[in-house]
Amino acid sequence: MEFIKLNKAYAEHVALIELNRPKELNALNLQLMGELRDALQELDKTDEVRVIIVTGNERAFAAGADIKQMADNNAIDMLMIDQFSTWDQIRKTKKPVIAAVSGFALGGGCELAMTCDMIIASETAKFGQPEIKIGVTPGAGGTQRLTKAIGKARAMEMVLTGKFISAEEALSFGLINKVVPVEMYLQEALKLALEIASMSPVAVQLAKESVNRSFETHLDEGLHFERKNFYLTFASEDQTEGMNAFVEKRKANYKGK
Ligand code: DAK
Repeated sequence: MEFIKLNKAYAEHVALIELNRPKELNALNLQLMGELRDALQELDKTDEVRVIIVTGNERAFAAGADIKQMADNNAIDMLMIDQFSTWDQIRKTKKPVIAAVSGFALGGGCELAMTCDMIIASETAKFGQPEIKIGVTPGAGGTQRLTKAIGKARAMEMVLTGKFISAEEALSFGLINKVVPVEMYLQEALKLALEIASMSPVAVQLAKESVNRSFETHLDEGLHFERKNFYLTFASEDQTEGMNAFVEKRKANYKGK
């Protein structure tokens, strides 16, 4: 892996993926996205890993897709490269993914953070969809996920002007989970990851799937889907363990079975 660093055992049951093109502010070229997809797919299959953190560095989470790589493409080049299949595979990661964001999260970088399940940001984080300034529109979910997260008026302003919002604004708009001082953002993401990793991996996976379904369906269908997953948790040993532990006033020891 050239453009990401993967640590499968960053902490107990927690893996860390670092985007690693610092000179280019982690611009998301095709190779980086392919490596990210491969790492997430591998972690999804690694039993020991229950939660994944994706991060950049203090200056940039990612400043967008690699403009230099895309600049000379025409529409057919873009179609044949089919980046969407890579992004779709990333979106389908079953385990929870937390984005730990500092500095720039722009264009594809903001879309990547929004593709993750939760976002912990440093005070220096800046979120934006500046594609309009280079003559294109967001292409990896920005118009959809941003609008669902922060509402039409704010999303429209960001997408049509390309202006950035601060971490504090992103928090107040409901885009992210928490803002902390820059020296703590990774630590804070780890704290959240460890809390989730202590739950039943079976229930966590099903719950993630059910929450995501709310973006894709109407309420009736979403509720139906949620019910099926709820019943399914009763087929797990973790459900018995979790409920027995509560009754016996002890900490549950989940096995992911
Ligand atoms: N691509 C390529 N290189 C980039 C880059 C990017 N997005 N962002 C920064 N860099 C490079 C700069 O060119 C510079 O390289 P050198 O000139 O040193 O060789 C280096 O990183 C440092 O950047 P700056 O010198 O510009 O640093 P500043 O602090 O002055 O400015 C900045 C930081 C983030 C404000 C500025 O770099 C900037 O405006 N960057 C571009 C931001 C942007 O427009 N992002 C949106 C890109 S379009 C799709 C999926 C996703 C997408 C599309 C399709 N499919 C699935 C089909 C996404 C599209 C986008 O993200």
